[in-house]
Amino acid sequence: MQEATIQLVRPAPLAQDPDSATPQRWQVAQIEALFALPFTELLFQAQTVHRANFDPAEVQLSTLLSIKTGGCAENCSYCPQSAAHDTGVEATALMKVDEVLAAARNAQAAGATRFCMGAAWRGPKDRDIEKVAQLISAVKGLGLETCATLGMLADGQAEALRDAGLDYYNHNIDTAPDKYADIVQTRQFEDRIDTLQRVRGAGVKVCCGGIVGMGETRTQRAALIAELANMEPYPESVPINHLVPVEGTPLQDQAPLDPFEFVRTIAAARITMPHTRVRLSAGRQALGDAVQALCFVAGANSIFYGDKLLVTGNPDVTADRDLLATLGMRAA
Ligand code: SAM
Ligand code: DTB
Ligand code: SF4
Repeated sequence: MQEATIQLVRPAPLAQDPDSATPQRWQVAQIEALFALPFTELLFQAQTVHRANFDPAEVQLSTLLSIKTGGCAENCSYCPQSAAHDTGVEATALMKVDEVLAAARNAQAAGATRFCMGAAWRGPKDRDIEKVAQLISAVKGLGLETCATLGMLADGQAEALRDAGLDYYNHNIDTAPDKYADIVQTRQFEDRIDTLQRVRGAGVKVCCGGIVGMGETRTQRAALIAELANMEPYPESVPINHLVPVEGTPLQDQAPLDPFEFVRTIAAARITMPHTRVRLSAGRQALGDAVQALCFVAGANSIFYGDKLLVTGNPDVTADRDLLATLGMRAA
C-alpha cells in the first residue's frame, strides 16, 4: 500500500539525462511532482521514508558559534556579514581557544552533540587553517562532534582540518543553479561544488543545504533539492534555512514564503535523501512552533540549538526544550 503510493511519484526506471555522465537519481520534474502532491499525501510519504530510516521522536542538536564575524569580502545578498551591506555587524578577529572552549562546554552542557564554528571568510588563508585546527582539536577533545564553515577551501586545507579532528564541513549551495547569479556575484555556483569535492575527497562528512524564501520559484526550490540529492553520495547533513531578512541586505524587504511551502521543501529533502539529517536552520523564530512541528512530521530531525545563530537570533534553549517536551520528542 505504502510502496504503491511512492511509486506514483517516482516511476521506475528513472528517466536519465542523456547528457549526464552519471545517472541522475532525481529529475527536477520528479521533485516538482512531490511538491504538487496533496499536502497530507506528501507528509505521509515523507514520514514513511523517515520512519524507515530514523526514530521519528529523535532530534539531533547542533550549536553554532561565530568564531570570526563580519567584514566578509563576498556579497551574498542574504548575509548580514558581508562587507558589501550596511547591516551594523562589526567585524571581529578570530576567537581564542579558551573563548571557543567555554562556548562549546556550555553547548554540551545544554545537550548539543555537534558544535559548528562559522567564519565570515571568502576562504581561509593557510595561517587561518592552523588556528582553526587548534579550535577543532580542542572542541573534539570535549567529546563533541565538530563542524566548521569557513568559506571556499584551497588544496590541502580540507585534509588539514580533517587531521585536526573535523567531522563535518558546512558549505551550502544555497539556491538553484539558475538563481545563483541573482543572489551572489562574487563567486559562481561551481566554486561551491569545487569546495564540496575537496571536502569529500579528504574524507570529511558533508553538510550542505540552502536557503528558501529568497524569491525563488517552486521549480527552483525543486532544483535546489535535486542538486543536493544527486550529489554522489548526497550530503550527510542538509540544513534548510528559511531566509532571515536582515535590514541593510538586498533581501531586507523580501516577502515571506508561504510556510506550507517551507514544509514541502523539508518533505522533498527527506524523500530524496532518506538517510541524511535534515536540519531546520535559520528562520525558526519566524516559523513558530506549529510549523516546526509540521516540519518534524515532514522528516526534519535536527535543529540549530542555542540562543543565537551566527549573528541573528534563534529560539532560546528553554523554548526548544519546551517544544520538544510538548511534542514528546527527545534529543538524539
Ligand atoms: N562564509 C561561509 C560560507 O558562506 O559558506 C560560512 C558562513 S555563511 C553565514 C553560512 C550559511 O548561512 C550560508 O551559506 C547561508 O546558507 C546561511 N545564511 C546566511 N545568512 C542567512 C540569512 N539571512 N538567512 C538564512 N540563512 C542565512
Ligand atoms: C547553515 O546552513 N545555517 C547556519 C550554518 N549553516 C552556518 C547559519 C545561519 C546564519 C543565519 C544568519 C546569521 O545569523 O548570520
Ligand atoms: Fe561571507 Fe558566508 Fe556571509 Fe557569503 S554567506 S557574505 S561568504 S559569511
